[in-house]
Amino acid sequence: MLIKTPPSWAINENEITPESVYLNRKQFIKGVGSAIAAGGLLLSDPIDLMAAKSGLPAKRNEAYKVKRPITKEKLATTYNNFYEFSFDKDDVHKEVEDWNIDNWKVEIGGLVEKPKTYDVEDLVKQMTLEERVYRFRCVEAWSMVVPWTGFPLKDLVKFAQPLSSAKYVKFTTFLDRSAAKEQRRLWLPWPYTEGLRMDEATNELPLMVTGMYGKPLPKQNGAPIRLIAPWKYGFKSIKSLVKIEFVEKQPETYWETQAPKEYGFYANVNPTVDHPRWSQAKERVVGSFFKSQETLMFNGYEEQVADLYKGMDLRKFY
Ligand SMILES: Nc1nc2c(c(=O)[nH]1)N[C@H]1C(S)=C(S)[C@@H](COP(=O)(O)O)O[C@H]1N2
Ligand SMILES: [Mo]
Repeated sequence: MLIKTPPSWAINENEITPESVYLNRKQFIKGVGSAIAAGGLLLSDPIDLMAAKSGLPAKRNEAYKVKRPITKEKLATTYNNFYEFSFDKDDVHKEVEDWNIDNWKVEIGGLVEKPKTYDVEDLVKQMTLEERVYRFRCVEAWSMVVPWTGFPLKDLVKFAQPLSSAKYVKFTTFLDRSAAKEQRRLWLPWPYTEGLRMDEATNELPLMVTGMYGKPLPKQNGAPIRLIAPWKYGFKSIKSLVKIEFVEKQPETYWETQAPKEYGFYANVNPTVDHPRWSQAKERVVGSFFKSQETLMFNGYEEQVADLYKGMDLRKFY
C-alpha cells in the first residue's frame, strides 16, 4: 500500500501565512456572513475590504521615529501594568482571557456642545488612523519602544466641540468587578482615572490608540481604546476607556489620590527630578537584561512639549 506522506515543504498553510493576513482572513469569514445577510455585497478583494474596515495596519507616520530598537511584540504584550486584572505584570495577559469587550461604548461628555455615547467602532470610523513609533517610559524606571496605531487626541477634541469653559480632559477606565478581580479591592479608588490639561491634550503627541504592531490592541494593553502620552510616565497612558469628559477643574487621578508625592498629576518624564524612592536618571530597557540607558527629558519629546511648561517649576509640578 502506498502511503502518501506530504513532502517536507508542504507544511500546514497556517504556519506559512503571516499572522496579520490570518487575522484578516478570520474577519473576512465573519464579514462574508454579514455581507450575505446584508443582501449579497460584491466583494472584489475581500481581504483588502476587511483590512480597511479595521483600519489596520495603518500607514506609519515617519515624523515619529525612534533611534532605539523596537521592543519585541511578545514582550510588550506579556509584560503589562493593568492593575484592574493583576498586580503581577506577567499575569495580566492571562487574567484578561475571559474578559468580554464586545459592544464597547465610549461616552464623550462634560463641557461639550453635544454629549453623546458612541459604539467604539463608530467613533474610530470618524477618525484617520496612523502608526507612530514612540518611546514608552514607566515611572518604575523601565522602558520600551512600541509602534502604536491610533488617531491624535486633538482630532477627538475637535470632534467633541468642547465649550470654552473646558480646561482639562478627564479619562475614565471601565468598572466591572465581575470581570476584573482587583477591582474587588474596594479600598482602591476604582475606576482608574487620568487627565490632561487642554493644551496638553491638543498638542500633537497624545494618541488615542486602537492597535499595536499593526494589529488590533490586545486586551492586556488596554483594548479597545486607550491613551498614549509618550512624554509622560506610563501611568498617564490610561487603558480601556469608557468616558472622556471635558471639565473645568484639574481632575483627581487614580495615582495622585493614592500617593500624591510619588505620582503627580503632570508626571512628565524628567531625569533630573527623582522619585522619592529612586532615581529617574536612567531606565532599564525591557528585553535586554543588563542594558540601562539615560532617561531623556520629556522622554525625548522636548521639542514638541517643552513650551507647554514654560514658567512652571517642574520640581513642584512633577
Ligand atoms: N486602566 C489602567 N490603565 C493603565 C494602568 C492600569 O493599571 N489601569 N497602568 C498604567 C501603567 S503604570 C503603565 S506603565 C501602562 C502600561 O501599559 P502597557 O501594559 O500597554 O505597556 O499602562 C498604564 N495605564
Ligand atoms: Mo507604569
